[in-house]
Amino acid sequence: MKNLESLDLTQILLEVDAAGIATVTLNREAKRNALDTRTVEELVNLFSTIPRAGVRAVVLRGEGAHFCAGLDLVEHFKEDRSPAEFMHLCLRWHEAFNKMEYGGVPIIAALKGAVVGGGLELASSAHIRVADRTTYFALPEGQRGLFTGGGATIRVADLVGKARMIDMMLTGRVYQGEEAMAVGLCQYLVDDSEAKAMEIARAAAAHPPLTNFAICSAISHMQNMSALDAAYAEAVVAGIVNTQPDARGRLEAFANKTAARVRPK
Ligand code: 1HE
Repeated sequence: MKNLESLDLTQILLEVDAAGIATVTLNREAKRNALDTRTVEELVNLFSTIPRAGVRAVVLRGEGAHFCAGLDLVEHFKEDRSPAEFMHLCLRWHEAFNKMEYGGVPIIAALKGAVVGGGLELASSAHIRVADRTTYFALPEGQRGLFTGGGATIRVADLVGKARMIDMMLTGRVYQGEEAMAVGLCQYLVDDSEAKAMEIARAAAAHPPLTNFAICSAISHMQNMSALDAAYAEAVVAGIVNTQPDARGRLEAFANKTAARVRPK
């Protein structure tokens, strides 16, 4: 697929199927998919390229039993970084995660095992989180003597609220199962998170790309605006999206009574 072949990926596996669904796999199973410097750079490059490569949706997964163990603590220990070096590293995490959240291509995180620390920051940059029965969420930064640096103060706090995030960091509280669903850490709890994530990705990929672009970019941008400016931006985006040629056939089908109706299960 355009532009993707030229990426130099060693920590991440990338597969794109005929429908344009990309499966992005963190491929450091022996290190529980901990995020080292190289992996973060690969995420920056990959998610900078994906929106212009014709990918229609992404399933993000980890190899092995755990989604992601967060910051590579061993690398961090060995590097013995200065404050400025770690600040710049965090800015690269933000670069990667902002590319994901604001890139306009639906990203569905298929979660299992540990989704902890920076792993939760990564998962919270996806647009939908699907957990299985093994999945557990935590922010163990406190017990490691660290602080979040990959956007948790924004995205995890958005998902669960400030009070729960502070509790997670001060107490090491672990959320899983129905409780994780109830507090908003995941939107689906299923037996097979990868199969469900793929099903969601396929359904989303059936929408016009411009519509998904608005859903997976404009909403996040609008959250950063005043209500007045967000309403204005929403009108501008809707002006473009809701008059796109790709929508005409769908509107015609509804008008002709051939389109599916919205029904409860
Ligand atoms: C690692 C990492 C890692 C595993 N960095 N190498 N994150 C954490 O505090 C979570 C740390 N990890 C764990 O608590 C556990 O490893 C797991 C619960 C994820 C998995 O447990 P387990 O028993 O399956 O594996 P393990 O025996 O602990 O680890 C297997 C290997 O993975 C081992 O390496 P080996 O060479 O000795 O075999 C571990 O060292 C390695 N490994 N996790 C490096 N995180 C931008 S700021 C973000 C701040 C944070 O993310 S703080 C939270 C960090």
